[in-house]
Amino acid sequence: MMENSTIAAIATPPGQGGIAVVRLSGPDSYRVAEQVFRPADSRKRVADAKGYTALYGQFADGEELFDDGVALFYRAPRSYTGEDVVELSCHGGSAVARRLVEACLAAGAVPAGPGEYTRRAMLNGKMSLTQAEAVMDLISAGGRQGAALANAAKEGALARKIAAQQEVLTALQAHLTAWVDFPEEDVPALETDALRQSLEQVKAGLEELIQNYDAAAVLREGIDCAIVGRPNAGKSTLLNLLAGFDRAIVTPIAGTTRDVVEQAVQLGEIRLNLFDTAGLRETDDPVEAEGVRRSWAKLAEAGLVLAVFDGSSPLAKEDLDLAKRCAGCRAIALVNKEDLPVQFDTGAIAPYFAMVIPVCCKEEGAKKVIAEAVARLLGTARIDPHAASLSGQRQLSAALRARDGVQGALDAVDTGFGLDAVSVCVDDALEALYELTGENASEAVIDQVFETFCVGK
Ligand SMILES: Nc1nc2c(ncn2[C@@H]2O[C@H](COP(=O)(O)OP(=O)(O)O)[C@@H](O)[C@H]2O)c(=O)[nH]1
Ligand SMILES: [Mg+2]
Repeated sequence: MMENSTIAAIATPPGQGGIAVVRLSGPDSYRVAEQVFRPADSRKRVADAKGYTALYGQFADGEELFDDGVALFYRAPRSYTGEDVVELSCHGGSAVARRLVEACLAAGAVPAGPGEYTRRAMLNGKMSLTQAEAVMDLISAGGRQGAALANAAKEGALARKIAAQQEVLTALQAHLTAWVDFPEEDVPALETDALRQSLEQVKAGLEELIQNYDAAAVLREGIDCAIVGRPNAGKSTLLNLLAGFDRAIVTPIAGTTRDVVEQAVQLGEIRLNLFDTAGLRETDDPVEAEGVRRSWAKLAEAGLVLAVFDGSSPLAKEDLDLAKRCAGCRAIALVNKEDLPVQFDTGAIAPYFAMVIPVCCKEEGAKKVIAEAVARLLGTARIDPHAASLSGQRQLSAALRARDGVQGALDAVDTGFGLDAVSVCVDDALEALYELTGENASEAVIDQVFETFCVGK
C-alpha cells in the first residue's frame, strides 16, 4: 500500500544545531536524493552508492546550490524501515533543513506522517508493535532508568517474555483441543496439577508486569507532585531546594505564594513535575482564597503529594485537615525546620501518611533524603531497568485481559467446570497476548499508537 510512496521529513528537533538530518525512505529514495544532492567527487553517482556508505557533496534546489553536507545510504532491506533510505545531513538551521525537505518534495517525495518511518519498519517486520512503542518511549525518556527500560523493550524484552507465555498457553491449548474435540482418539487427559501449574506460571509472569506498571510509568514519564501545607511551612523553600535554584519567592510573610508555581525537576531517577501551592488557611482575601482552592485541587489530582508541616510551631487545625485529606493518597509528610526546637505533634498526623520524615529544607542534604523516600514510596527502587515492562494503557489493558483469562481458566479447573470451559478461557488469554504484541492488532489500534509519534521518527 503506502510502500509505493517515498517519504521525507526532518528527523532532528527544530531550532539551531550543528547539523539537521532529512530522511528519505521508500523505493524512490535514491532518485530523489540524486536530484537534491551533488557528490563533490564528480565521478561518484548517487544511484551507484552501496548501503552503509557516505558521500560528501552539495545540496541543490533546482540549479541553486544552497548548502553542503553528507548523504548516508542504506539499501533495502538493511535499513531502519526495511526500505531504501537516504539520510541527508545539512547544516542545522531550520531554514536550510526546511528548504532541503521542500527540494525533496519537489523531486517526488511526499511528507512523512507522524511515526511513519517506525510504522513502515513495523509493517516490514523490522520490529513488533511493542518495540515501536518503545522507540517512542526512548525518544521521550528524561531519566537514565526510564531510557534503560525503553531500550530493554526496544530490544525485545517484553516481546520475549510475552512470547514465552504464549508458548505455554499454546501448548496447553493444543492438548486441550485434542482432548475436547477427539475424545475417541485416546488423547491422554491433562493432569489437573500440571494444568494448574502451567496456568499459575503464566499468571505469575503477568502479575509481575502488571504490578510494576505504575512504577515503570513513573520512571519513563515522571509524575505530577503537589507541594501542600500551611502558610510558612516551607513549601516554596522545598521547591527551590529540589529545583536547585530560586524558582519561587520565599519570605517570612504568610500568603506569599498565591498562584500555583510549576517546575519540572529531576529527583534521582524520577522526573517530578512540582506544583508549589498557596498555603492552606481560611482567608477573606478573594485572591488568596482562589489560590487555596487551587491548592486543594492540585492535591486531589497529583500522583504524589509532599505535605509540608512546620515542625517549629504547634499542630494547627489546618495541619490535621490536610493530613486527613492525604489519607489514601500517595503522600509523604515532611516535618520541616528540623534545625529549630520541635513544637509539632508528629504523632497526630502520622496515621494518615505512608511516611513521616523530619527535614530541614534549607539544607542541601534534605534533597537526598526526600529522593530516597519518594523512590521507596513509588516503588521505582525495586524496578530492574533491563527487565520487561509494560508501557502505556494499551499494553496494560491487554495484559489485564490476559491475566483475567488465565484466572478464569484456573477457576474453571478448580470448580471442575470441564476442560472445554478451561479451553475457552485460555483462548481469551491468548488473544489478549496477541493483541499486546500487535500480532493481531487492528489497523485502528495501530493508527492510535502512531498518532502520538513525532514526524521524522
Ligand atoms: N529555620 C528554618 N526556616 C525555614 C526552613 N524552611 C523554610 N524556612 C523559612 O520559613 C519561611 C517560610 O518559607 P516559605 O518557603 O516561603 O514557606 P511557604 O509559605 O510554605 O512557601 C521563610 O522565612 C523560610 O526561610 C527550615 O528548614 N528551617
Ligand atoms: Mg510559598
